[in-house]
Amino acid sequence: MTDNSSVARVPGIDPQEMQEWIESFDAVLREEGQEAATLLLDRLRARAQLLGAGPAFTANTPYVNTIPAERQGVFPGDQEIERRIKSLIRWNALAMVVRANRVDHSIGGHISTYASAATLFEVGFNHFFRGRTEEFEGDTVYLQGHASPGVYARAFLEGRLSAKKLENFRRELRPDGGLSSYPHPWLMPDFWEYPTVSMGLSPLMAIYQARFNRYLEDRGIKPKTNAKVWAFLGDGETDEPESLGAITLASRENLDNLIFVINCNLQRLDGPVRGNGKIVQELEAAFRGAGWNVIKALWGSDWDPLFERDVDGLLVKRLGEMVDGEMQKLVVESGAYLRQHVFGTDPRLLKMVKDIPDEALRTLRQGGHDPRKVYAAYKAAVEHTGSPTVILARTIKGYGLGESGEGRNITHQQKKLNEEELREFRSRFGIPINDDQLADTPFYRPPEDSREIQYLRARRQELGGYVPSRKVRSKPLVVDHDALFREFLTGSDGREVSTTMAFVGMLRQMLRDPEIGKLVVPIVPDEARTFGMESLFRQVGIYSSRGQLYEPVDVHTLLYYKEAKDGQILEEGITEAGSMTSFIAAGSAYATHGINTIPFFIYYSMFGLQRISDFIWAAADMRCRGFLLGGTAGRTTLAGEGLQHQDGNSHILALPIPTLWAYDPAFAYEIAVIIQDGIRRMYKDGENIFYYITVMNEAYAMPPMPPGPEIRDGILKGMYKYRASQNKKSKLRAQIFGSGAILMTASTLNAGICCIPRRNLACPMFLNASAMRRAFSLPPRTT
Ligand SMILES: Cc1ncc(C[n+]2csc(CCOP(=O)(O)OP(=O)(O)O)c2C)c(N)n1
Ligand SMILES: [Mg+2]
Repeated sequence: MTDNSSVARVPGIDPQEMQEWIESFDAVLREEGQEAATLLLDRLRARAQLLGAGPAFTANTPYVNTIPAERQGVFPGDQEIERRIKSLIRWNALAMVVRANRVDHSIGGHISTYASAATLFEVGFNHFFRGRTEEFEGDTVYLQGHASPGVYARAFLEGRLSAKKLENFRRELRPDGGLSSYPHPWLMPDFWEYPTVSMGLSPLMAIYQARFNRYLEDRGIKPKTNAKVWAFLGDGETDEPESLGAITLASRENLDNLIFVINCNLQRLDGPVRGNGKIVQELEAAFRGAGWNVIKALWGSDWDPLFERDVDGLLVKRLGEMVDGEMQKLVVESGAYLRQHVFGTDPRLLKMVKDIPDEALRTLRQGGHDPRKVYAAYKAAVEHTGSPTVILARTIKGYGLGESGEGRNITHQQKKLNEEELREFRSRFGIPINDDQLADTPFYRPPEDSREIQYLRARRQELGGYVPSRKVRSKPLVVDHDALFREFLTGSDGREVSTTMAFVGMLRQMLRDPEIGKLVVPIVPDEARTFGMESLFRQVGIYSSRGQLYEPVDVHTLLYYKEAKDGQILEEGITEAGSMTSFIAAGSAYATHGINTIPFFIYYSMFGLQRISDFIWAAADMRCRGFLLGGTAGRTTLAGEGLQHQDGNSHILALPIPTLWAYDPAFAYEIAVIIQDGIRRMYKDGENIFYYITVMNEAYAMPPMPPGPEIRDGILKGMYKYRASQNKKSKLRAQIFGSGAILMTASTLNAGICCIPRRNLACPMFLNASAMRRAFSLPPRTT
C-alpha cells in the first residue's frame, strides 16, 4: 500500500516529483528488500539532519496494522475448529458468571473482559504458550486477572476442572471446592502461578521476571532457553504507574524474551480509556520511545481489501484522526451510521464502500478478534530479536454480548443476561443448547471423542502441557548450616557493631557457602553503601548483562564497583518496586524454575511496606520465599536524617500479611537464629513463608546469646527472657519489654528485660502482659 496522501499537501513540492521519489523508494523495497529500504531511509535521514533539514520527530506510525496483509503468512491452525472451541469457552465463561449470580447476585464476576480477550488468549493457548516439561522450562504467562472466567472455562474443556468447580465459582468453601475469583496461587496452588488482579503489578513483575531469567542464565544457574514471558494487560491498566514504569529497563536489557499483549478495547471500568485521544497511539509512542518493538494489530482481515483500495491513503488518514470515543460509538451503532461517520467525510471514501452492505460494514472485525492477525503478530513477536515486543491489539469490550453489553460503558460490570440475550449469544456462537435449556444456562462440554476436545488436547500436548499450571519442582536443601552462623552467637567481644553490619557479615558468609552460596540473590535499590555492603561488590560482583564496558573510576581501590556478566548482586537502582519484583522472581523460582534461589532484598525500611506493600502481598499470594531486610529501622544515628529513617510503622504494616514472619531483632545472635531457621523452614522443609527483618545502624557491643535451650525457641516464637532483674528486694515490679531500637534504652533500666524480636506478635499482646506471660509459659514475673 502506498501512502501518498501527503503528496498534494506539501507546499513547494511538485506532486509529480514527489510521486517519482515514492516510486523510486517502492522500487528499492521491491528489488532490494526491506533491509535495504530501511538502510536507505536511515542514510537519507542522517544526511538531512546533517544539512539542517532533519525530519520532524514522530513516535507514531499510521493507525493501521504493523504487519501488512501480504507479509502475515499463513495461519497454521484449523480456524473453524478453533472458532468452535473459542465459542464454547465463551459460553461456559458466561454461564459460570451468570449462574453464580443467580444463586446470589452479590457474587459478581466479569464477562466483558474475557469476551474482548478471547481470541488473544486462544491463539496463545493453541499455538504459542509452552508448558513446563522435564526438558523445557516453559513459558511464563501473566493473564489479565479479570478474564479468569475464560481461563477456567478452557480448563473445563481440557478436562482439568469439573463442572462442579465451575458451578462454585467464587464460592471456594462449598462442598467439593470452588474457584477463586482471580488468579491466586495461594488459593489454587496447582493451577495459578501469578496473581495479576491488582492492576499494574503484572507488567512490572513480567519485566523483572524476564530479566531474572537472563540473570539465572548468565550466572550459569539454568540453561539458556528461548522461553518467553508473556504479559496480557488491559489498556486501562497501563495508567497504573507501575505498568510503564520499567519499560526502559526491558529495552536496555534487550529482553527479547518478553512480550506484552495489550488488550486495547478502548474501555476501562467507568468508560473510555481515552475518549478524547487514542490510547493505541499514545502507547505506541511510549513503547517506541523506550526502544520496544511495537506491533499494532488493529484491523481484521475484512479490512484488507479496503486498505488495498486506499491508494491515496485517505482511509488511513481518516482512521488516524478519529478519537477513541468516536471509535467506541461505532461499535454500538448501525452500519449506516458507520458509513456516514467514517466514510461520509469524503466522496472518495464513500465510493470505496459503496458495494458493501450496511450489515457487512457493521461487522467488520477488529484486529484483536481475528486469529490470523493475532497469530501473525505473535509469530513476529516470538521471532523478533534484540528488544522486547508489545502488541497493541484492538478489541471490543463485551464482544458478542450484543445490545446487552458490547462496547457499552456499563459493560465491565455486566453479569446478568436475560433469556433473550442468552438466546442471541447462544445462536451467534452456535452453542448446542436448546431454547428450553436456556433458563438453566448449563455448562456445555462436547464428548471426549469430539473433534473439539481432541484438537484442544492435541494442541496442548504438542506445546508441552497445560497452562497455567503450577508445580513445585525444586529439591529441598539438605544442610543445616550450623557452622555458618555459629560465630554470630557468641557476641562481638565488646566491639561495637550494628545489627546491619552483623547481617552483612552473615550474608558474606552465606555467599561463600558451597551449598547455598550460589543460590543467594542479594537485591539492593542503590543502598548498598548505606548498609556497608560495598565489600560485596568485589566479592561477588554486580550483575550486568553486558559485563563491564568501562574502567570503573575507583578501579584502583580494593572495593571497586565491579559489574560482571556473572555478577550476583542485583543492584536495581532507585526502585523499590522493581527490586521487589526481582525478589518475587527469585522467591518463586523454586516453583517457576525448580531452583531454590534465596533472595535477600535490603532497603530502607521506610520505603518498603509503606511504599510497595501491594507487591509484598503479591509475593505472599505467590507463596514466595526469601528475606526482606528493612534497614535503618526504628531510629537513626545519621545526624539530621530523622524523617527518612524513623520507621515505627513497618511492623504494623507487616502484621496482617499471613505468610510474612516479621522480626525486629536487637542482637546479632537473634538475626543468626532467625535466618538459619528461616532457610531451614523455607528451603528444607518447603514452607511457603517469607521473612521481614528490620536491622538498625546504631553500633553497640553485641552480647552473646544467653544460655539455655529455651532461648532459640523464644527468639523464633517471638519472645524470651533476656535478663532477670538484679534487684531482688524491690517492692515494685516492672515488666520491661523491648525489641529492636528500644532495647538498649530498656536495658539501661535496672529491671528484667523480655526481648520480643517478633514485634508483630507483640502488637496485640502488648496491652496485656500477663496474658503474654501465659502464652509463652514465662515465669509469673520477670522483675
Ligand atoms: C490496582 C487496581 N485498581 C482498580 C482495580 C479495579 N478494576 C478492575 S478491572 C478495572 C478496569 C479494567 O480496565 P482495563 O485495564 O482496560 O481492562 P479491560 O477489562 O478493559 O480489558 C478496574 C478499575 C483493580 N483491579 N486493580
Ligand atoms: Mg480496557
